[in-house]
Parts: sequence; C-alpha cells; structure tokens
Amino acid sequence: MRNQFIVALFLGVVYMGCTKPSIKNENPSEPLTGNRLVALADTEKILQNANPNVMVGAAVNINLLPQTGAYRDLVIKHYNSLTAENAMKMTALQPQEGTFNFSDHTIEDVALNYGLKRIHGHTLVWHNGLPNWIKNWETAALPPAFPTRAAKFDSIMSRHIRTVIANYDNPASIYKDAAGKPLMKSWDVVNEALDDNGDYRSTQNIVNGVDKGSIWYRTIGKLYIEKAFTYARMAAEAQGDTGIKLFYNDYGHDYSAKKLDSIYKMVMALKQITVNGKPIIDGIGMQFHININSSNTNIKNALIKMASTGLLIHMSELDISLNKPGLPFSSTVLNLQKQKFEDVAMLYRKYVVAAQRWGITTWDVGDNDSWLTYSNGVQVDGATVYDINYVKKPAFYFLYDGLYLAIPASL
Ligand code: 9MR
Repeated sequence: MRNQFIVALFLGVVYMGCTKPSIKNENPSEPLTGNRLVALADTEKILQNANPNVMVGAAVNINLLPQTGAYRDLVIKHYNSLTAENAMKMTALQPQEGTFNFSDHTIEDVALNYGLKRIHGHTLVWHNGLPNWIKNWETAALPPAFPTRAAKFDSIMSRHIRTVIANYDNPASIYKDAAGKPLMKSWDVVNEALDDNGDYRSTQNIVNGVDKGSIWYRTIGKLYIEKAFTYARMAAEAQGDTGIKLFYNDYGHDYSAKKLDSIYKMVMALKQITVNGKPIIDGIGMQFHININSSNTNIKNALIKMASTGLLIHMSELDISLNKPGLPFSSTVLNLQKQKFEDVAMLYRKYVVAAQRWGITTWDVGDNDSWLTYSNGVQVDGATVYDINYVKKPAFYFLYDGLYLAIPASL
C-alpha cells in the first residue's frame, strides 16, 4: 500500500513536471480545457471547435474561395466567421457614384452552405480602399445642391452606409443563420481614423499611391466618425436589425500608447451617443498586425484598457510577421512566431471576459494569400498559420493550443 502511494506520488510529480508550469485560470468565465499531455489527434484540432467561448474567423479572398482545394477546405473546416479581405470595401461596393455592386455572393454562399455562424462586414468608412470618383470630389466644382464640400461628402457617406447596411440586412435576403437572422452580424463602421501619434488622420500624404491622410476628415471634419456610426445604427434600425454590432477598427494598440489612449477616449465618447436609446458603437476591432517581437506586456495592457470600455473586443486582423528576414526562415523566428500565436490567444482569453469577446479573426488564411508574403513575386514573410502550400505550420498548433489550453499565470 505504502509502495503504491510512493509510486503514485512519483508519477504525479513526473506528470506535473511535464505540464506547463502553472495551470491557473485567471478568468472565471473561462473553463479549464486541457493541457498538452492530453493529445488530440491532428484531425480533431479544428480551430472553430477549440474553445466554445472564442469564435474564430478568417479574412477571405473572393477570387480564391470559389476554387476547390486546400484554401477553400481550410476555410470551411476551421472558421465560423468570415471577413471579406477586400470585397466589401467602398471601391468594390460602389465603383461608380450611386452604382452599387452587390452581385458577388461568394462569401455569403460559403457561409450559408457550410453553416458558418456569421460574416463580419469590413469596412464602411476608410481613408483607403476608395474609388477614384470620390477622390475627385475633393476638388471638383460642387453641384448647386451642395452648399459646402462637407455637405457633399456627408451625403456620399450616408448614402454608402445606408445602402450597404440595407443590402446585407434585407429581410428578404436568403443569407440568414439558423435562427433566421442575417448572417451579416457586424460591421467595421470606421476603420483606421487615427495615426500612430493618436491624432486624427487628416492631411494628404501619398505613399505608394495611397493617401495616408483621410479625405473624410479633410472634408467633413472629425464629426465624420460619429456621423458614420449614427448613420449605420439608423440604417440597421430601419431594417429592423436590432442585433447588429458596430465596431471601430484600428491597429497599433500594442506599440503606441498615445494611439491606444486616443482610441479609448474616442470610443468612450461614441458610447455616449445613442439612436433609439442604443449606443451607436458596440465594439472595438483590435487588428493585431503584430510581429514576433511584439511585447506581451503591451498586448496585455492594451487588451485590459480596451476591455475596460465595456465594449465587445474583436481581435480582427491577426497575423504575426516574421519581420521579413527572407527565406529560408530560421527555426528561431518560426518558434517565436508559434509562441506568439499561442500567447495572443491566451492573452485575449485571459483579459477579455467571454461576454465581451467577438472572437479572433486572422488576416488572410495562409502565407500564400497573405498581404505580407510576397514582394515582387519573392516570398519575404510568412505571417499566418499555414505555409504557402496550405500545410499547417507549428503556428497552427500553437494557435489551437492558445485557444484550448489552460492559461499560465505568467501571462
Ligand atoms: O489585405 C488587404 C490588401 O489586399 C489590400 O490591398 C489593402 C488595401 O485595400 O487592404 C488590406 O487589408 C487591410 C485592411 O483592409 C485594413 N487593415 C489593414 C489590412 C492590411 O493592410
């Protein structure tokens, strides 16, 4: 009996020594789900099933999605939320003034036919992704109906928001979830309004053909942001959609304390504004275009500060750059990357209570379709969890574990 006890104690110590150092659950809403010793078969590691309290999404490319093959298979299998990488930007949806193009249903069809839980709309008002006709209005002579340029741009913005929301919120649409609600559950209403100093993007500054300033700010002024959210809420309410979630989406929360503070102040002010008694903003998109050296402490502080707003938090565009070291990627950078994928998923679970989580969306699916991968046809980065042949990288398993395993106290 005594010997059995000693053997059991010994095995227990060995077992403890093999697990991660601390299996402490800091977030009461987060059940402990496992540890690395409980090996799941590879085929059972499905991202969307890893944690019932974290939706997992991907940004998808409508040119790749219709093709059969690994890209499409991975999207259908691992994700329960889809964001259009480019297909719902203004340039795609309103290529000519007043002519809206809603003919592409690739994302909606995949979501509907394969039972995905939702589509996240990206994005209604941005300084980038704009059709040329709108840029021309910054200097063109105004039609008599518009006393000021602000009035013209306000009218462009409100029509765009109203028409796009109404399209995806159309009660007659076939694109509904199992409960009969629209599959389009949320929108990035305003995207990237602030610069890295925490100031409003404004002055025209063209870098590689893209204006880093904001045409919306220059023409309407800073009120464009609350106007955009107000128009979006009004449009959804007019369609009878009381459940849609409206987000302010941006990046840099982890590396710019000034920007983090400006975002905090801005969303807190937006929260005070209501339509039909409802705040015009529901959530914050934290993009998380980070890299292997991004600071966990900064990420943690950013999550705590954003979560303290009480708004929903969407990790909306996650990718982890290898910092462009060039091929071949060393095992050192790939190891840092996989650990960072696990860390960010755990930090999200630890510092954002389940009720405030809108989920984690990766930006793009694999390295092959990632916006960061190629420069002049040469691979310079690999920021996602699948390689250029859509084979799972170590980062895939660490992301899975980050969603699934108990969270160490050290994070
Ligand atoms: O990945 C997108 C790329 O294909 C587009 O050319 C670019 C401009 O529309 O936008 C990229 O996606 C951005 C997203 O819409 C907003 N946050 C930053 C993303 C990466 O640049």
